[in-house]
Amino acid sequence: MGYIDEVIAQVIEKNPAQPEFHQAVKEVLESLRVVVEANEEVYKREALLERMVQPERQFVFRVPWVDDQGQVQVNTGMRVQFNGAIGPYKGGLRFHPSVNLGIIKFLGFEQTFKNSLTGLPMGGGKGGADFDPKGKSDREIMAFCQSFMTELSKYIGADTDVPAGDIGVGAREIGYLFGQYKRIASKYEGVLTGKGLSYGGSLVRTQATGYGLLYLTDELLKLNNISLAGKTVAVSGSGNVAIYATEKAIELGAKVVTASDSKGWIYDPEGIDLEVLKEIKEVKRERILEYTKYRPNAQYHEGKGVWSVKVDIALPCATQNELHLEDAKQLVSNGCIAVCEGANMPTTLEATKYLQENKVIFAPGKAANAGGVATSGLEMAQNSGRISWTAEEVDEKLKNIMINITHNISDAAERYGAKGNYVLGANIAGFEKVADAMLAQGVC
Ligand code: NDP
Ligand code: 2IT
Repeated sequence: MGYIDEVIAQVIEKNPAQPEFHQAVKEVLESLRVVVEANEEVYKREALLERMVQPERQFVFRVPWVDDQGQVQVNTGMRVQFNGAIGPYKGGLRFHPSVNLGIIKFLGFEQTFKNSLTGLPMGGGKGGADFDPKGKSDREIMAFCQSFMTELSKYIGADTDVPAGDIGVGAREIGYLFGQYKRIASKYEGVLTGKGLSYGGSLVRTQATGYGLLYLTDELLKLNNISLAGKTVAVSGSGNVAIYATEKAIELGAKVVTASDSKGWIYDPEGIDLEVLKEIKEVKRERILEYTKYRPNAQYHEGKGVWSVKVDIALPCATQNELHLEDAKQLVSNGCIAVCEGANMPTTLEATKYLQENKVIFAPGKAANAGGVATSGLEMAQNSGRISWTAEEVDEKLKNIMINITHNISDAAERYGAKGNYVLGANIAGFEKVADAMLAQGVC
């Protein structure tokens, strides 16, 4: 058994019942074969891969809170500080009933390479809780966030570990979390990103993941001599990433025809009405079903189905493993030319392989959705400097970062004889900097 296979086997053995973590490790390590084989002696002696697949530390804690009926509820909170070789741990918090340690570890592992790709000094971390924000009152959300932060505050800090949002954690939650941190730590510091503009947030952070996804998609298409303008696009999800991906796709001249949530999906052949989508999801926090009330020509379907629509480009922006082999086959038979991941690991390993074999341009999440954390890095820089940049300045920096990532992943793929394999390119480009820093810092 080669070194990589040994490490994968160990990860599976030592982390039972964490399939998403196994999947993320396999995806990364298998595409690093060329690099690892060229440096096998050093990497093995230094146990580089064994260290890379093990979080530096992880915290799991009780989160008790009182609901509106006076009933005490208990959730499980966690924070995984995965890799701090190139900067303070950085990564989002996810509040969703499906959260468990395996999910947070997969996200923290991915985050390490994603953050490296941004070119900014940020290590990898992730956290969250199995709390379901759906249907909760504002007071309940605040009570939960305050209890969660009471524990989390012991482990984080502006130069230590800087959380942000992810599924179920947006501006409202970040506000409550920040307020509680400030009370406990007696410090006004940039300990979270995605903050409101009145208390240290950065312009464009809300839009950044979706916008960044489109900047990368546009540049990747250009590298392949294809224009984004005039293309039809399927977007899944209707949260932060999906909404601003839709906004930028429209701005760049494409037509987005789908949106979804965990209950169902809509097809609007005339193109998604962005204002309606924002009203339903950002203001009223309703189900996507409501869309047809505003747009009677749109169709609503229960369950999954976004990938059955005939489109040129697919942008999965909801959650992990939402695009399966059958979906990939459907997209290919409908003539889809590109799949770029707004979500983290939305495409299964089998589906990714099928898309690549069928010459679909495929951009993995760690590159394609890096605009969110990159702009978090810009928020940290503004907080440290006690300054704020204009929207144009932040957007310009974000765009440059995404264009650089596009070229870096493309060049890395080419360098290793795998032109057009952006999975391999992203993993290698992300890995190289982290590996170099870890080796330089000795055994730690
Ligand atoms: P939001 O909570 O704003 O939106 C999530 C969307 O995905 C909602 O439409 C939600 O539907 C849907 N969804 C979530 N879980 C499931 C599920 N299990 N099955 C079906 N649909 C689901 O989250 P974000 O938009 O912030 O995050 C979306 C993805 O992007 C995640 O993978 C996240 O990790 C990734 N990401 C986010 C970044 C950010 O800056 N926010 C940065 C980089 C990546 P419903 O409301 O019905 O649950
Ligand atoms: O997955 C991600 O990159 C995020 N949820 C954003 C993390 C961040 O720190 O901005």
